[in-house]
Amino acid sequence: MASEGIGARVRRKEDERHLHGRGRFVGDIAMPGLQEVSFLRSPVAHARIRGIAKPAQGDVLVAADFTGMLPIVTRSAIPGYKVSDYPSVATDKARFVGDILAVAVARTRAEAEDVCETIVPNLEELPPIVDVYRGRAKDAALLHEQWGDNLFLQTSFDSGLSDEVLNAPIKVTREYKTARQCMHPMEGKGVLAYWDFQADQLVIVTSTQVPHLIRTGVAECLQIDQERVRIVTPDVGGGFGYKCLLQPEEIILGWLALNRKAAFRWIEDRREHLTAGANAREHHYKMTAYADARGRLLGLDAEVMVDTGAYSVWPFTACLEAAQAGGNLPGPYDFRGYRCSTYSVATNKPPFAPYRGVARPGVCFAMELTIDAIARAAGREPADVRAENLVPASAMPYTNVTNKHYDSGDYVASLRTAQQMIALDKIRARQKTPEPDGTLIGVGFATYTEQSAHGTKVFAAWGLPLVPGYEQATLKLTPDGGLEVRAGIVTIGQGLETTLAQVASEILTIPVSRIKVKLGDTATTPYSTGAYASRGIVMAGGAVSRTAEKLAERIKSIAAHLMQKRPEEVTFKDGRIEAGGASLDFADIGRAWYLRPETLPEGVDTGGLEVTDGYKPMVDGGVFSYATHAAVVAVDPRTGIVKILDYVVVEDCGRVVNPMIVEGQTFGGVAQGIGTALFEESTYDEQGQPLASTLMDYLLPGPTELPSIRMAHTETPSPYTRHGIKGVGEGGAIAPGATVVNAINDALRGLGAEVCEIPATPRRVLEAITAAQKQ
Ligand code: MCN
Ligand code: SMO
Repeated sequence: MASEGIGARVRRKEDERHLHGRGRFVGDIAMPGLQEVSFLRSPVAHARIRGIAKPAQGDVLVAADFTGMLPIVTRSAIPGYKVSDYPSVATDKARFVGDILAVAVARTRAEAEDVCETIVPNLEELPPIVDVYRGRAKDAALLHEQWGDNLFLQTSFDSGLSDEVLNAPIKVTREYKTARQCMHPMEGKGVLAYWDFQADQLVIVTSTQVPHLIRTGVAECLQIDQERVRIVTPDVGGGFGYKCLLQPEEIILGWLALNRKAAFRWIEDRREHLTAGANAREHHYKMTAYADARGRLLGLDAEVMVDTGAYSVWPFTACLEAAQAGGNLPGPYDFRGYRCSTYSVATNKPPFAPYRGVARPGVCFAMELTIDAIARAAGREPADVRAENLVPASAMPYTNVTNKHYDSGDYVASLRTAQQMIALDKIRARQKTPEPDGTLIGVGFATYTEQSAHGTKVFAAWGLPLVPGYEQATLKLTPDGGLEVRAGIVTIGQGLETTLAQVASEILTIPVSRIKVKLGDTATTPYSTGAYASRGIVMAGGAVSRTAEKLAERIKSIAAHLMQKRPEEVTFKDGRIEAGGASLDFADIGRAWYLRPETLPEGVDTGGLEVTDGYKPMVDGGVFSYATHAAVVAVDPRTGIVKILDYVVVEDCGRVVNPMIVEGQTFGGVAQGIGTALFEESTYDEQGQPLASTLMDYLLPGPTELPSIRMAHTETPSPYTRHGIKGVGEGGAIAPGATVVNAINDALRGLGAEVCEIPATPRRVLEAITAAQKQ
């Protein structure tokens, strides 16, 4: 038994330095001779580059200067997928406002920015594509001329919809839209690259979720051997998907350090993030759902369009979002008739990237609003209709219509618990009397599954060979009885520095304070694909657990000798090693092995006290966490302003490693999701100019916009992972859009109004009310 093992509310190891302002981010690193980089970015959305005039003074590089630098080419094995060459510095064309046209280097960022202002680009403007409908039109201007259209990929899925389904008594047709968003990690992107003469290596210190992948990508684009590239992640101030990509800035800075053998840094500023950084979330749906008279879902016919921006991101491509959307749209529901076409449409906007929840916030919004619309058509309580459609616990494990294998869980119980916590009956009673302040009260629910820890075959099915589903870890018992854990995965704020130590402590009982966790440096950690897809604790935690068991065997064989016992008699308890009444310290083992090897006889395991091993779960399809969110809102029908009065989450991520961290993950995710629901929107004008270029226009929720969130955990261990753990990092962000808007539409029910687009801004709420009044 370990008091700090799995399930313990251990305080986060990393918080000590962060709370004292002693974290070390890319921007904190001092280095002699370090030069700062600034980029001249395209001021227009679509243009042919006629030439770029360098100023008489200043250190400026244009595309032609970057000899040997290949464009980012993101391949996919999916038939019909079109490759976009993404030059880090634009060559013939600029394809979005923010595309890099030239690079300025100076002693300070301010000087570099001044130099940028003196560069004169000669651009011939082309008609921009700024919306997906225009992008798909026959006569549309083309972003990538050789394609013949603007589609990265089109896919379809058809299980067949029988006549019986098509003639069902309830037929609900809707169009939904979710806004384009930026991801806003607290620390923006940052890259520092230098040449290490001693190691004869290009070192790139970068704020990334995926260091080992970045090494592969940089080496490919710079055409050098991977062992000559080292990627280091210092503290990473949030990633949320934004930092799981190979970014042009990483390649450019790498090129500078490689070719000039000096040190260069670029720190993204907020405006750059808002206008030039990768975007997310923009989905357009057309859906028709068929149900029986009681609201039992029989079939779904859907079209999903994703505005994927100008280029495919590496390695996930522009098409991951639509693939996930098509596969996940049926959500936690039990039905068999499903038809879905997806379109990944190229537009003159920044590239589209995965963002916390990847496609699922969009599909959850579309599906959960549809379930409520069905309930209204059936004249029934949405919570009941939802419960009757969810996959029942008795059907677990359950393979759904898109072949997703739901491993375990009780979705109905999760909904019913949320219903009790939010006091549905009381809200329904309250709704019978008008509110004194003239607001309308509504309650909404959303239930979802969170596929986590996807395996190799899932990524392969999405055409992504570079993204295998396993992780590795190295564990080393130090001579004084402490433990080092090294893994290539990254801690980005989600707490792996603590929870990986807890997993090791679960096996070895060494206290977390004696476990040093070192992550994400390609020079010192085994290969990893990184932290994304809520895979960290299942995969890297699994690797730490397996490796800890191997190390335990070695420790036991040495301990057995020292205690004159058999290895089978040796156990660990509270940081000590015991056998038949005798007891040793882990330091005794460290000393014996490293410092007094002459005391150990032949036959004691000579493999040493440093072990590397890997892990992948027993299934490739991922394991499914799930949750129900519920909210109560007050909508002011005069102003359209929505206030969230209450918010509850009932969450199940299998065995919980650290409940405090899981709660923090969920709270943070819900906060981001409420931004999606009510506030955040990257808007563009017809010319493709970003209109939300400061945080005055792009509204992030702050403490005053957020409700206090009440939360309950249930724990259904996965049968397929070590310790029964499932992932949770993205979950909180998936459901708030659906939950809040279902609550808004519940409030507006008496007016016959419905909001089908997020963010549900006051303007959209008022438009919905006006539209209903006109009918
Ligand atoms: N955890 C746990 N018990 C479980 C499941 C998870 O204690 N049963 C803990 C883990 O130990 C870990 C955290 O919860 O500390 C998240 O774990 P996991 O779900 O495995 O997610 P990853 O480690 O793979 O992290 C990535 C995930 C993703 S994909 C996004 S996006 C996201 C997220 O995590 N970005 C984040 N959470 C974030 N949190 C912060 N603060 N910053 C980000 O950028
Ligand atoms: S969007 Mo998370 O990095 O999968």
